[in-house]
Amino acid sequence: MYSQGLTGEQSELEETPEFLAAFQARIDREEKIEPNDPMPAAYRKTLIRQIGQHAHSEIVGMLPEGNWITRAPNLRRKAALLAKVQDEGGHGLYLYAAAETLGVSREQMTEELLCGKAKYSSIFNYPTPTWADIGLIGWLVDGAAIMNQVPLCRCSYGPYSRAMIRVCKEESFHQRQGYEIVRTLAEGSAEQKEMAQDALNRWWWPSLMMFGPSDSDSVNSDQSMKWKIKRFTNDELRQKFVDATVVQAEKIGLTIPDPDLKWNEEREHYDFGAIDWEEFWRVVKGGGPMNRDRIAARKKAWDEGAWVREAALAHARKRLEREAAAKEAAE
Ligand code: BYC
Repeated sequence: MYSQGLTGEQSELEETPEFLAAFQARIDREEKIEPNDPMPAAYRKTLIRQIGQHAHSEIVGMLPEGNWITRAPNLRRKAALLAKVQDEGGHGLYLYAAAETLGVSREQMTEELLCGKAKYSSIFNYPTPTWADIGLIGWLVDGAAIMNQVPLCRCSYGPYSRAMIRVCKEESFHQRQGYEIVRTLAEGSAEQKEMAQDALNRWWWPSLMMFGPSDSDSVNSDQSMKWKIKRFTNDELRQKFVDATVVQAEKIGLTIPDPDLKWNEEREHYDFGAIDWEEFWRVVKGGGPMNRDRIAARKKAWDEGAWVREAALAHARKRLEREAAAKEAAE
């Protein structure tokens, strides 16, 4: 979608108060910032961090579901799951390409993921032991992703906001296919219903953690909101997700595993119980049940793909040499 040749990192840019004020004024006028526009180094850095993390999440996110492609219960389920996992791969690629327009290479981003410097979403560090987990990922994880990503379609950085439009359309199909899997199980035999409830019990709290730390601990939110990278805070999006999901659970007769969940007439929102932030930070820092496996799988894929990258570069080099020789011969 974008090539690195488009990027315009300006190392010489002097960030005077006038420049910073003019940049903020563009943001406030809802103008999109494009790759070759002058931008503060911190704006560029924030976007590289967030888009990079987002891209890694899409690619690592293929692993828990990919685990079930060969074992999906029938052809229709297999075809839908295969398409969904491929979509996630596509999202990762658009996002790496969007990050590349900011002057970072995909190699750099991947190396940072593999050495533990770059994060990816905590949610993908949980296992998928049953078929119901695949339904739950679609329903809750893609549901949470939509809540977070629809506002990103209005992000101030043009390439990121445009990538998000297509991503959101696909996520919405993913959410519905997941909900349909869970609904089918919930309406099936007692064992099937129990399997769906068990998966909901395991995925509910990690899904709420996807939105990030509470606003009081979110170090990046204030500045990202001013730059209109983020349009809602972590807690605002988490609340929207809870409000939307409770009714969906009720409709299929499943119980959200939170005894403190209650409609609050005054606030016109659901109150919900305390999130275990210790678990969140433990998982983010590498101590979740599947962190090691996820990074090992990414490292294996990156190492095994080295020859493809080398072959593509060698081909590009040879083509350039051939073109240069042909041009010289013609002169
Ligand atoms: N997991 O200051 P905060 C998908 C980090 S993929 C891990 O609030 P920010 C899908 C955060 O990075 C969905 N780390 O940060 C794919 C920061 O650390 P650094 C992925 C987390 O950036 C396949 C620190 O905590 N979606 O949909 O303002 C199958 C403090 O946080 C998490 C995106 O990536 C977490 N959950 O806000 C199915 C969306 N939360 O970087 C589905 C784009 C926070 O300062 N990203 N951290 O070292 C965002 O919207 C924002 O980056 C976040 C965090 C809301 C996630």
